[in-house]
Order: sequence, then structure tokens, then C-alpha cells
Amino acid sequence: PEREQDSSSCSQFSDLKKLTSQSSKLRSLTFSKIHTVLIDVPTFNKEGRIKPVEGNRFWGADHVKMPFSQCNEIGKPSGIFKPTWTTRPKWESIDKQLKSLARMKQVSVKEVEEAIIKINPKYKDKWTFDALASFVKCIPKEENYFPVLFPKIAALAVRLPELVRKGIPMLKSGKTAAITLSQVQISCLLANAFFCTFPHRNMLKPGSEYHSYPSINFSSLFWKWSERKKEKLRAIMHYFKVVTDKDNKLDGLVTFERRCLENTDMPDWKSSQEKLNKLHIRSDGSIETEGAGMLQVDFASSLIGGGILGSGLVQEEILFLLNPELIVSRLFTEKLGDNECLIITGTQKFSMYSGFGDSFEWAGPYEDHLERDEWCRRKRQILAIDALNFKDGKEQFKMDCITRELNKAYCGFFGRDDGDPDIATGKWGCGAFHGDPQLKALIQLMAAAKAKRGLAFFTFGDEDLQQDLERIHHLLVSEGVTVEKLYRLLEKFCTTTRLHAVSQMSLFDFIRREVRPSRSQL
Ligand code: AR6
Repeated sequence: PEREQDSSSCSQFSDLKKLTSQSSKLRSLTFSKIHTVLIDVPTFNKEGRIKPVEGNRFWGADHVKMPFSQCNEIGKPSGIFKPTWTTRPKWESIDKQLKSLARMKQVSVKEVEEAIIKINPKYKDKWTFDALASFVKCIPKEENYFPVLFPKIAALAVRLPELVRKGIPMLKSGKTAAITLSQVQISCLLANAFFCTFPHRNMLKPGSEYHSYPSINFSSLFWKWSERKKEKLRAIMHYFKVVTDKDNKLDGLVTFERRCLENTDMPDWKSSQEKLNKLHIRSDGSIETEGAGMLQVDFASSLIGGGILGSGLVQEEILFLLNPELIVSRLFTEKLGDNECLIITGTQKFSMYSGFGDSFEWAGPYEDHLERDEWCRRKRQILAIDALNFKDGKEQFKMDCITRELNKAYCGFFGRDDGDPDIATGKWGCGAFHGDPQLKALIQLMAAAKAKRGLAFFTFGDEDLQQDLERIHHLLVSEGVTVEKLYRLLEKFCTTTRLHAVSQMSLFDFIRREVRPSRSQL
């Protein structure tokens, strides 16, 4: 082991490929059957100008039900002698509420609450706004810009029919498809989420229309006050402050791509002859900071964004707070299946942070100077892959679970061409989801080898894992171990673990013993 420790097969960070260091050019922006673009493509390609595209607006299961649709109706009884049920478009009332807020110089939390409840009268006695109220109360006067911000959010929300003029398709389970929209369109959609205008999206019980989608209306962010909510609201309000500032240029595009692989597209792990690829390991730094420009892994929930609108505050939620444009993915991304992932290209980073979980703090604004690609998207690429949540830790040492995780990682990692950046990842699935860090690191190394991409692995302060991983990588590379061989070693480890109920040995010790039996006894 000493010799293994001394020499390392790991790469330098500068050896890894980044989007920012590439010279290859994208073809001009195009739309297709599976790629919906919500801005006018010819105008963008000719003049570089972003204007909303006109198109069919739909009301059905395949598209986002927009609050301004004629089909979004509210009914009320009318007539005294012979009561009948009459309906009118709900947007009339939303428009009225929001415009009256937008006309005011300052708006209180109470007034925000009243508007949201008028838009959602069914929830009058169900929703509370204690978190929003406590938040505004606890922020010192000199930093308390919220009463002047609320009218601006309302003014932005009310522009929805002008800014989004074509139906937004749902990214549905089982289908590869993408949506490109402008940052301004995203800001307007999120302003609507703030005022909870999206119809049919409040009931998420089993059997309800949107039970397989994440929530999007912000109601749950406004209730159940906690220190966590305070810091989350600081980040979200800061986003709205920037996007409603007239001097701020919000002129980029963002693409959301759902990728779905068929079983036949998945590797046959048992006959994969690839050897391990480049690996850079570090215990300092983070995926989103040092990994900017690479394909950054979001340790996701199958319902994208996880607890972002509730009290969740780990890697995915933090990522969504720093880059709030990611939140709009919840509007149209159905729950991810085992063979699916979501890749988001172009979001802007608005905030900085410190801490994690209960110690998370919003640490101020971030000026994003990341380069743009030819589609005016920031060269920031985020890959959402959801690990399995192991309530019982032993479950993960079963080959069907391991294969599921290998396929999930591969679905996100495989690239289209040589220009794809390498991957920035870390302890995927090893926090809230209780995965074993050694197993998960190996799974990601195998998937990256198969996808022919390098990995930057951020252990997030875990120095033991950094050393263990360096040593095992060195051994595997120097012995030329293939993905197939690793898969078979995993099978053997699982059988051993099962026979002995609990493994006596860590996975890496086991592999060391199997790959180089004599040296491991030193
Ligand atoms: N960079 C590198 N490593 C990190 C970072 C970072 N920025 N942040 C955390 N880690 P976790 P999971 C390390 O628990 O287990 C959410 O609610 C840190 O050591 O976020 O896949 C989602 O919505 C941490 O313990 O990921 C899902 O529902 C470890 O990564 C669920 O949590 C795992 O981070 C996913 O849980």
C-alpha cells in the first residue's frame, strides 16, 4: 500500500476538459419536433435579438396549463331565482390583483398574501404566510427592500401573455425532448410561481392530475418559518431583485433537456472492455465553483429540485438557490425514471453561499461572468441524476441496485462528441440518500469510463475518501482493470456481503485483496 500511496495515477485539474476551454462552435439555433424553442429563431440567428415566438397555445396534458388560458376558468353561481353556474377566465382576476399590486410603490406581506389567496380562494384557510412575514420582519431596515420589490414581481408576472406566446411542452416520462427559453421568460414564469398562479398545481396527492410532477407554486416556501426558510428566501428574493432591475441586462437563453435511454442503449456492463479514464480528486472546493465549465452533477431527487420549495437544503436545493432559473424545470419536468436524466445548459449564477444544511447562509450577490456559447447560453451545464434512496444501507449491495445506478449515471454521462466537457461530481447519493461513498465513487468511475469522459471528484472535505480513492484508482489503472472486471468484482463483493450479513471489509479493501492478493497482505 505504501507504494500505491506514493504514486498516483490521478490527473491534474487542468488536464480535464471544460466547455470554457473549447473552440468548437455550435451550429446555429434550430428547433425541431423534440426541441421546442420559445423565442423567434430566425430573428435570433439573424439579429441576435430575443423576441418571444408566436405559436399554438394548448390546454391539455402535454403542455403547461398557462394561467392566462381561456380554459383556465373560475365558476360562480349567478341569478337569484334560477341559480346557474357561470364561468369566466381566471386570468381576469389574476391580472386585476397583480396590476393593482404593481401600481403601488410599496406592498406589505399582508397584501401579497391577500392577492395570492384571491388567486387561490380554495386555500384561504389552508395556506399560511408566516415564513414570508417573519422573514420580512427580521431583515434589518437598511437591507429591507422587499416592500418595493413585491410590486415589481407582480409587474413582471402580469406580462406572461406577452412574454410566453407559445405552448410549453411538458418534458414527459419516457421521451427525450428539450425546451429552450429566454432568461426573461424564465423570470416571468417564476414571478407567476411566486404569486401561485399556475392552475391545477396545488394538489399533488396520489391520483391528482400533477401527482407525478414537482410542485411549482411557491406557497410552501411562504409557510413554516425557520432559519432555513430565512436563508432560502434571501437567495430567492435576491434573484427577483436582480431580474426586476431595469438596469440589469438579462439577455441569455437556457436549455432544459430530458434524456431517456432505452434498455437497448444501456451498456452491457458484463462485457465492457473500457479501462478507467482520467480522474482528478480533491477534498477542497465544490462542484459548482471549481467545476464551473464542466458537466456539473446535481445530486437530484427524481422530482427535480427536491425540497427547494420546502425545507430541504442540501446539495440540490443549494444549487437551485444559487441558480434559481433551475426552479422553472419543476413546471414541466415529470418525475425522472430510472433510465432518465435532465441536463440544463445556460443558467446564471446569482448568489454565493456558505455552510450546508442547517448552517447554510446566503453570502451575497454573485456577478456571473461565465462565457456564453453561440446560443447565448452561459457555459454552465448541470446534470440532474437521482440516486436511489437507501433507507436500509444493505440494499445498495444488490446487483440490480448497482446496475440501476450504473445506468442512471451512464444516461447522464454519455456524450455526443469529442467536444463534451468532463464531469464534476462527488459523493452522489451519499448524504440524504445514505449511499456508500466507495461504492458510489466506483459506479461513477465505471460509467465515466464507458462514456469515455474524465471525472473531477470533489470529496467535500472528506480526506479519507480522497486518499482511498486515489489509492484504488492507482491500483486499478496500473493493473489495467476493465469495467467488466469491476462489475464482476462487485458481484463477488455483493455475494460475500450477503453471506456474512454485514461485510467485514470495505469495498476498496475487498477489491485490493482480489486484484493484487499478495500485496494487500503487506
Ligand atoms: N460539491 C461537492 N460535494 C458536495 C456539495 C458540493 N457543492 N454539496 C454536498 N456535497 P446530498 P444525496 C457532498 O445529501 O445523498 C436533496 O434533497 C456532501 O458530502 O445533497 O444524493 C435532493 O433533492 C453531501 O453529504 O445528496 C434529493 O432528494 C454529499 O455530497 C436528495 O437530497 C451528498 O449530498 C439527494 O441526496
